[in-house]
Amino acid sequence: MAEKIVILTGAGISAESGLGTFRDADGLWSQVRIEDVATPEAFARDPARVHAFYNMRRAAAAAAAPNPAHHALARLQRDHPGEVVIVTQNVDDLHGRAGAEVLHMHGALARALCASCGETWAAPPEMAPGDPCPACERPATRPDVVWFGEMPHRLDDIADHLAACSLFAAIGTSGAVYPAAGFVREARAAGADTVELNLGASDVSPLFHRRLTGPASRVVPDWVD
Ligand code: BV8
Repeated sequence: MAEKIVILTGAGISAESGLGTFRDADGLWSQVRIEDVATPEAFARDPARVHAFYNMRRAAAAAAAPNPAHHALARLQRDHPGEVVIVTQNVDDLHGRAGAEVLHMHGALARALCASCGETWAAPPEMAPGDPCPACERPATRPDVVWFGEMPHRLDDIADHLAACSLFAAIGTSGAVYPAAGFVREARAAGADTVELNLGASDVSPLFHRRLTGPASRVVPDWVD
């Protein structure tokens, strides 16, 4: 039977590319509060502050480079055409820049969204409140990311992949955010083998059959090769 491998990645896979994680000791959520920068209410209250947060992260992502973990997943996908689905919670573009096809369930820093007409386009390096939408020209542009309380992208497709997978791997994610943190349960219900690759333990580690512990730039290439 052709393998179907579903891989979920989180901020930990980009940590060694120099991008901050969220919940590690020096993580982003220790510097700013989710309620101030990553909810629709925060954007309505202070769009300039939210844009500044994402402008900073967009610049950091542009200055970062994929690390051996990103390249190993792209290699795995290339060597097993049609059998490897990569779903990322990350909004950086490092998987894509490593050559992987990836499903951005929480959106992408590199994209802008019009909250009025739904148009999306390549985001400029700096976004500001009132930037006009290139399609409807209304001043309703925002980062094309999924904030807390908003529906993640492609959940039906992801559910279909999980229901058909024989192997599920979670890489560099704390298992703190749903619905992504629940994917391991869906994979197990489908009878899949499950493996967690992480620097340490996550909130959902007990749900995995196997765990490979260490930095992604080492354990992911070892696992792939
Ligand atoms: C929603 C985009 C309605 C923006 C993000 C149950 C069901 C459904 C929803 C909920 C639920 N319970 C609670 C909720 C609400 C909420 C939620 O989960 N809250 C949490 C805080 C309790 N969820 C939502 O609001 C979601 N939407 O619910 O819609 C709905 C209802 C039902 C069903 C479906 C939908 C929307 C969530 C998306 C929010 N947007 N990001 C942005 O990036 O600014 S989430 C944010 O957290 C990032 O995307 C991030 O990726 C994600 C998860 O964090 P991680 O990636 O895991 O990063 P973290 O820092 O936490 O962990 C890093 C890990 O890496 C650690 O384990 C560490 O050990 C490891 N690591 C570090 N270094 C390395 C390493 N590993 C390897 N190598 C290293 N070198």
